[in-house]
Amino acid sequence: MPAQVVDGRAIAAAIRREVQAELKALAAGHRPPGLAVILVGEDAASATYVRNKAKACEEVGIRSVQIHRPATISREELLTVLHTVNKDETVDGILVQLPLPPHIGERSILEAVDPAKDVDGFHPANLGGLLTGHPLFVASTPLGIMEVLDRFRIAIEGRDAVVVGWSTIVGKPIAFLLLHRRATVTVCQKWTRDLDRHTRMADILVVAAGQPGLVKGDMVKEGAVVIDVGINRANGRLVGDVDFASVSPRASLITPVPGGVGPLTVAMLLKNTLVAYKARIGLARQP
Ligand code: L34
Repeated sequence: MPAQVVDGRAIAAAIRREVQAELKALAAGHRPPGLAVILVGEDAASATYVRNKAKACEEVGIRSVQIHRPATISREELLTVLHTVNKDETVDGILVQLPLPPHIGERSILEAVDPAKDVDGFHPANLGGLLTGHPLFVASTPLGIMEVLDRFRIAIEGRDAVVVGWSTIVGKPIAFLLLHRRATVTVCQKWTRDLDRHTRMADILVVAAGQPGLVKGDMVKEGAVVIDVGINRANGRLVGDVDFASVSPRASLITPVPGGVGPLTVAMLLKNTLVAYKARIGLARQP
């Protein structure tokens, strides 16, 4: 039987409605939530993603502050921007869109974000929390993946999960989230020998390698749940890391590209911003 195809846009719309409803209920007597979105340079893909985030914020009632700086900005100047938003009482969440120009040094910038406003979950304090099982914030792409698994009631405990790609944005965090849900997790990367030997074991296969069409049908177990996190631009078209045509007849559930994990990344950012906001206005545990 061909796979059920996840409609990421529809799930994202449902999450937006949930966030919007919760914000409406909170609104009386409170300032609106604020999200600072910092974009450096003119990368076209980053501009698209940031625009999608701003639009989603506006739709649900989050005030988004767009801070756009040229690619020539120095590390010190960018750190000054961060100190300003860290101190700003009307800003609940901060995100620095990646990638940054190489001369800036991503790590120094991500470490300068106040962990309590780190809605991307990239600060070492939040990444460390992921290891112990108690992060304030988890990155929105892995959160979006868990949302798919849960909304489709995919059993995780005791199952074999294979993650292809070990980035700090997706691979590593999703591996830990799955571990905490008691999956047996294998993380593969560029140096893995015989990738297919591992992927064929997967009940749940998450592919975040940034390589178009890396996973083909014969690498996937019959009935597997396949999550495609790749977003590659090939000949003006968006394609994932999974070869949809050959994999979807074997999978039980599959996320498409576009319209799968991407829109969920944006929606989960709103959820994280709501969490940060509630903590700051005193409606939840202080971070
Ligand atoms: N700091 N940097 C930071 N946080 C993030 O969470 C991201 N990411 C990744 C890149 N850099 C980041 C994103 O926002 C990837 N990403 C992202 C966000 C949205 C979409 C894709 C990636 C998205 O909306 N994708 C649409 C298609 C958009 C298009 O037409 O290009 C989709 O349907 O997949």
